[in-house]
Amino acid sequence: MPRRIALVRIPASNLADGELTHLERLPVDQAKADEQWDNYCATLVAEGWETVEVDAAPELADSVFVEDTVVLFEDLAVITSPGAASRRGEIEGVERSVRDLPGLELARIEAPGTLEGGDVLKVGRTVYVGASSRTNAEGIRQLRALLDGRDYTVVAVPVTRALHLKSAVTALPDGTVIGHPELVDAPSLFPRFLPVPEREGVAVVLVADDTLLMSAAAPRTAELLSGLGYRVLTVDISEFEKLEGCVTCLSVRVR
Ligand code: CIR
Repeated sequence: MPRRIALVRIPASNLADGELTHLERLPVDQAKADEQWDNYCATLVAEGWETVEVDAAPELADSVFVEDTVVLFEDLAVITSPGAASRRGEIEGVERSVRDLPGLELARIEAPGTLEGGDVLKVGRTVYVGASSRTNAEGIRQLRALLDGRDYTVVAVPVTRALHLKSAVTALPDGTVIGHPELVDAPSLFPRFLPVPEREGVAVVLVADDTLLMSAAAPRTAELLSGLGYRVLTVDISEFEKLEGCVTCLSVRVR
């Protein structure tokens, strides 16, 4: 049985001060965020995932969005180089946790390269990387070099309408890329693209081959995906959505 570990990081005490790029700041209810995070983790556990907590970083407001700090390509863990200066301190704790996981080779994106995990979408052997306000050309170049010889094709795609590539699109188990048209710069770059009706509906975590985890804020998208035959689980992540987070960025799945 392949391992199914989800790296997670408890919300910081100053979560409400997290970075905002496309949204206006709204009051964040810290207690509610903690409860939503507990429920997110419990949902993964109920689906057979073991959660491994990265050491808490109470002063790093965005540290709960652990996906941005490390990207897995089978046995290769790439520690990223966040484009947001306020997020660079997150790397250290994440690297420690990743080192403790057996069987992983570690690599790093180095300055002046920047890359955040939210910009990396794997679809089969294709790795789409968002050229966004957080991920620069040098970061993409370094990732391509790290994956050289590993049978991946790295495709850079523009991201100007959302924070990260995965704030605009994610992929279904069959490789169909789903996204909200208003957020996607160039849907035609994806061989199969399915528009979804809600912004909060673009992010799905593949919990199992037939099971998707998504935000409770996108009921019409949930219905659309159920209609395609998927089992759809929903979680309320409203407090993280106020900070431009989504279901994918709250964990890193290590398979
Ligand atoms: C940030 O701006 O960095 C955080 N407030 C949100 C990060 C969300 N991460 C993601 O979508 N992968």
